[in-house]
Order: sequence, then structure tokens, then C-alpha cells
Amino acid sequence: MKMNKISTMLAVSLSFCITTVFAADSGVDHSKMDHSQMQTTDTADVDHGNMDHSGMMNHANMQMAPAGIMKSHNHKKGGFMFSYGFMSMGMEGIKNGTDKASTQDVLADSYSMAPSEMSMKMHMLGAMYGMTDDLTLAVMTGYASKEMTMLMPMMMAMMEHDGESSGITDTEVSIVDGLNRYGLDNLVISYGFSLPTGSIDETYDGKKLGYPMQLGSGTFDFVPSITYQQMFNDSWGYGVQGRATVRIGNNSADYRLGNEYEASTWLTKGFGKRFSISAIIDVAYNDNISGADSDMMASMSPSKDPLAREATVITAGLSGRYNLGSGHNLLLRVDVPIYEDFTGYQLMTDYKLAVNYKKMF
Ligand SMILES: [Cu+2]
Repeated sequence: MKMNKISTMLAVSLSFCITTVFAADSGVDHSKMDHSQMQTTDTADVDHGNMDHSGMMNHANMQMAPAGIMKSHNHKKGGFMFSYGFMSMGMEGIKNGTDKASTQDVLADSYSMAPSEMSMKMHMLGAMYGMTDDLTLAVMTGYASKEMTMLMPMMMAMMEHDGESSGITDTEVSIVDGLNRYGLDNLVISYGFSLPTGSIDETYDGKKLGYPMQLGSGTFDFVPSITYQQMFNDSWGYGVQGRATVRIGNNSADYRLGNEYEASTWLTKGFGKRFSISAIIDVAYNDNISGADSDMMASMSPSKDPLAREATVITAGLSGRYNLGSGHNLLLRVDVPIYEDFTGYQLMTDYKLAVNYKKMF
């Protein structure tokens, strides 16, 4: 059911993407035109380093991609980019399917505990390096801190149970291909792997924490993406990105997290040469876990139940980008969920906040 829904959404975004690619490239010099237009915009901005960095990048319209959209541009040979991001996410309350559920519902379904809140903070470090004019190496890793509160019936009252974990997350190594050698100026693809550098053995008070509190997948994951971006004129543009996380094999604890499929689409409006705002819609699906960690008892809590992880989530976001000149970029993004459909009891997301800093050399 869910898989059908999400496949439809992904198919729609993808066909939208493909249609536009062909529409753009069947026209004689359409993409070239857009490109030179963009460069004019960049060079017109006399007093700053945008000029250098558009020389280092094949996709000047990268300036239009909102925060959180990674691997949407490549750098020209020798070009280098460093990025730092901070993300904060809050979750509270439970849903099952698309309906809200209470702590009592969870306990009545024979779980011993019910999750009530969770928060996650993450620092992300990234680097990109142009190996050729088309192929850019992108490496990304992070440090996450997570906190979760569970409720457990004790005598006649509810007792709070806390859990915490923190550490290095998984590390992604990808190749971003600008496809300019095929004349595809607006299309970028990337393919790479997520390496299992994040721990899957996080415990608290001597007990193994649930699946969402672990820091990594424990498996090598294939992480491809495809991005299409187009400027309408020198201030309006849009983009579409599809990405997937496909897990390979089982991890050392004998389970495999569900695959993830995500599509984002955004509309960006530039104000002057330095500032732009994007509105983003993101559709994400992730599957249940196959196998199970033998140190987690599914009946303890839904967060330890491998079959209560499947989710389809649609979020709406707003992102702002400020180009500080000399290749410095500051980005901000806020997201709120507009649709959540869960298999089993899962925590609802309140908000997601992200700050990003990028420096291009
Ligand atoms: Cu970059």
C-alpha cells in the first residue's frame, strides 16, 4: 500500500524531472542560453568572489539549491568546497498509521514502554573536490547526539525513562557527475556509498537503545541521487532531486535497516545578487527493518520493534541563502511535516532546523 503511494510520488517527480530534461535539451541551445544567462548574473555582481567561484563550478545555479540538498552540483577541476552544517530535530507524540495514538494505546498493544519525546542534534562536515571538470568527489560525515524519553507504568503512575547516545555517524563517499560532457547542463547525478562508521551498539544504563537511537546503519549503503535544476530567468528557478539509500547485506547485529527513497522539489526566488529564498516539498519513504538485533526485545517498546519503522513523510520547508561574497555562503532551513503515515507506533516530528555554511575555493 504505502510502497505504492510512494512509488507513485517518486515516479511523478522523476517523470517531471525527465520531461523537463528533454524539453530543455531538445531546444537548440536552450541550456547553453540559460547557463550564459546565469553567468551574466554572476559576473554582473562586480564586487565579490562569486566570479571566482562560478569559474570553479559548472553549475552556477547551484546558488539556487536550498539547504539540505546535497550533491546537487559539481565543481570544475581543482575546485574545492568545504561545508559545515548543524541540524536540530524535535519529535513528540505518537501516531499509528495517520492517526494520533496515546501512551495507553501503546501499552494496551502489549508494549512495556511507550516513547514520548526524542530530540536529535547533528553536526555535519563535508568536502567536495573537482577531480575533472565533470567528476567531483564528495565526502560527508557527522556527529550526532540523541535523547529519548519513554514512559513506563509503575504502580499507579507513569515513570519516565531516559536514553542518550552520541558519536560519529555514517560517512558518505560519492562521485558527483555534472554530465556536461554530454551537454546536460542542468542535470547532475551522483553515486556512492555510505560507510558504516556510526555505532549500532549504543547502550544506556547497560541496556541496548532502540533502533532510532543508534548512530549508524551498520551496513554499506548505496546512495545514488539525481538532480535537475533550471532557472526561468535571473531570479526564479526550480529544482527536483531524487535520492535513495539502498542497504547491502546485514550488519553485525544481524539486521538491515529499511531502504529509504526521497524526492525533493523546490522553487527559488533570488532577491538581488546575494540573497535567495526557497520553498521545498520533500517526500520520504523508509521501509521496515529486516532481521532484528537480538539485544532488543520488540515487546519492550515500539522503538525496539523492527516492524514498526516503515514511514511515509511529506514535509514542507523554507530555506534562505545568503551569499557573503568570496565564496562564503550561509543557509538556513526550517521544515515541518504536513503528512505522516507510520506502520506501528512512531514519534511524530515537530520541526527540523538546519544551518549550513559553505566555503568555495
Ligand atoms: Cu560543492
